[in-house]
Amino acid sequence: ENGIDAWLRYATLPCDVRKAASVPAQIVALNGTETSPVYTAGQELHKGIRGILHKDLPVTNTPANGSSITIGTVDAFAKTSGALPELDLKGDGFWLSIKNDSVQIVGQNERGALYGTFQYLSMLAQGNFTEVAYVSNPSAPIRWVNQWDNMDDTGTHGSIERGYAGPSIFFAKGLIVEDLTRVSQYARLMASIGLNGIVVNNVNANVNLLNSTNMAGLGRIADAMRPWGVRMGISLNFDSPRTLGKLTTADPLDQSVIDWWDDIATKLHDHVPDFAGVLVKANSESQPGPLTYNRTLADGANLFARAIKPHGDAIVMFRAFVYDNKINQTNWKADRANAAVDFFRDLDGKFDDNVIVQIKYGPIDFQVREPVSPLFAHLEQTGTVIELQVTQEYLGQQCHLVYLPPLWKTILNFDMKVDNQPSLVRDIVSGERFNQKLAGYAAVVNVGTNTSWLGSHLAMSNFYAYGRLAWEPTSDDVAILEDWTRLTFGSDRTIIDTITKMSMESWPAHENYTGNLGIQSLTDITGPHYGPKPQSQDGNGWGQWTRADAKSIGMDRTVWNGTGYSGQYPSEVAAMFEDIETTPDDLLLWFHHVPYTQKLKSGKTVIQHFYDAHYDGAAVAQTFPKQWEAVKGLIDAERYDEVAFRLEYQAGHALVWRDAINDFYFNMSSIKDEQGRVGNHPWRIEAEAMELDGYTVIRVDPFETASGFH
Ligand code: BDP
Repeated sequence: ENGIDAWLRYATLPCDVRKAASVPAQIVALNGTETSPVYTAGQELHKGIRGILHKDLPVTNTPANGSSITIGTVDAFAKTSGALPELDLKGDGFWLSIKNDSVQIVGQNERGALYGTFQYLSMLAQGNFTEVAYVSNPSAPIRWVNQWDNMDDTGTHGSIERGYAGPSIFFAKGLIVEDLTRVSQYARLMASIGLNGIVVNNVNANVNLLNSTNMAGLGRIADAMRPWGVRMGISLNFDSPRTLGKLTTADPLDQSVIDWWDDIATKLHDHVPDFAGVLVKANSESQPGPLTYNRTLADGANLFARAIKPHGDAIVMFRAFVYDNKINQTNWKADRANAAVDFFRDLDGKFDDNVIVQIKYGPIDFQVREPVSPLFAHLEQTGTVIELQVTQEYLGQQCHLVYLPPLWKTILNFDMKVDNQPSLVRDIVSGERFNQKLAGYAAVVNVGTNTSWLGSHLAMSNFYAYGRLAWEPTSDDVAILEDWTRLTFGSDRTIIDTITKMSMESWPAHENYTGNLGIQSLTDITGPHYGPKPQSQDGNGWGQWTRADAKSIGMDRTVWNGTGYSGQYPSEVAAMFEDIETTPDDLLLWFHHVPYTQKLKSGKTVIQHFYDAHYDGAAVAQTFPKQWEAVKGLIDAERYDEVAFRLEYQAGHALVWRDAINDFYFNMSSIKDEQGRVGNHPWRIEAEAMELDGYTVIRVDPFETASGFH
């Protein structure tokens, strides 16, 4: 198996289970139009039941008496199939009723009916034939994917920024690919976990996406995804009126610029009548934006909002990831983490009602641990979307197993206590806390042409879980994982236990060996964000800044003595982070600058904790290849071998991380490891001591990763 069907394999159930199973005799999809999600649902159900149960059920579009699975919207049911119970359905929600030989799948809209169908199929595929009757509604209306695909005109397919599974399935040589099979397969995966929108190109957007050939191509992408209920949007480059339109300005208040965008919006709508919206990264990391013209970010967002407004319900997702990467950090008070609130706090209430602010979960950038972005507490009159990453940019890039839902749930369950009222992040992004109509989730997924979608079979649990959590953020992360495992690899208990144990150990282990106590992923900050390079964190505008020296480490973000960041939280939370005593250890170095000898709540010093945690985390990674051996022979050889290869690599790379970071801080602090391990590797064969024909000794950068430093 090569992973192409992910969790939608519809593997045949064992013979005895199949024999005991009962399903109705036919499928009735109450819409015969091929592009409709209800039609798709009927076809998918037919395919699934054929795979799972070896039954070839007829599919019709006309209501029938007798044993059947009927799929349709509330309206279609009302017209054709008689009375339903009173259903409290919200947008995209569904009712699933399985009773004797009758199954009813009723969507609030067509998309909802498709989601209910996938839910039913997921039960069947897991051998679950219980009778149920319930309503399921999504937590939030916006549940999107972002792809950071580029339109480069070299190579066969476009590259993907921070993508680790091969090049783009959407773009080739600056155009939209001809064969969109993978695109509709991707939409199928999205629909199966309740995701309803996608932005297909990089936030660092290429203006050529808006030329006439590509506009038509966008229409084709939207057509390929529509039967799965997935709506398409795009990222825009703020400077397009100048670079593509040859205007002299991109000033959002200039009439020629307004006209230019109005025209683009009209054309987009012509090609994509159900266009979902635009995503905008402006005035960040050298991208153009309204600030260049002395206009506010709200002026910039509203420019697009007004252009798309006449054409339906499309939205503007304006990213809060606005910061100056040239910020001068020799200024002790400078703090990249302050940027989002500084820029957006006073703009609340100034955005048009079809603008949403998309906020990364933490104030820096997808680190292994960050406090929640305080901006979630400041936008009471503006819809917000939380931005997560399924692609593991800073977290091992799919070469390391890191199951992310525990990280995401830490963020979503955090209570901001706005106005001293309960204010869980998940209730803010559902729209509930501040009564917002538009709110929700976006995740940078970055699938590529690799048949495994993400380059690693195990990494797909993150994609699956993302959809499940966006639908219902209180879902249990282990239960989600078990569903995914059964669907992806089968129901054998050993498989489930093995994958669950490794996955649940993986985030804490990764944090331990890459950067703990809130110091974050000590990776090469100006490069690929992959291997260890702690010294790159300071001395440039991109860094998250450790401010480490011979005696002390950590970023003082207090109000009384530091950058003032902790004061960006509502008062109760601010007070907790302001005080070193009440700051949780796992964020200590995020908020405070302390001596290496500072005692933690565990009684250990900071530096000894560092040493121990790096050893502990790497030791856990060492167990993964061995744990995985338990499933040998229980799953197909192809996926077994591919996963084994990556886990073995991770085990090795965790050692590189451990020694690079520990040696770096030992070298800097000169404080010895109580257990005498750090800087002392008697068992190691030093590379420079080896002799091999045809090889020469080279300088290793960063130097800590070289052996024999001490
Ligand atoms: C960072 C990535 C960079 C993105 C940027 C963004 O390193 O490639 O362009 O975020 O989100 O995480 O805009």
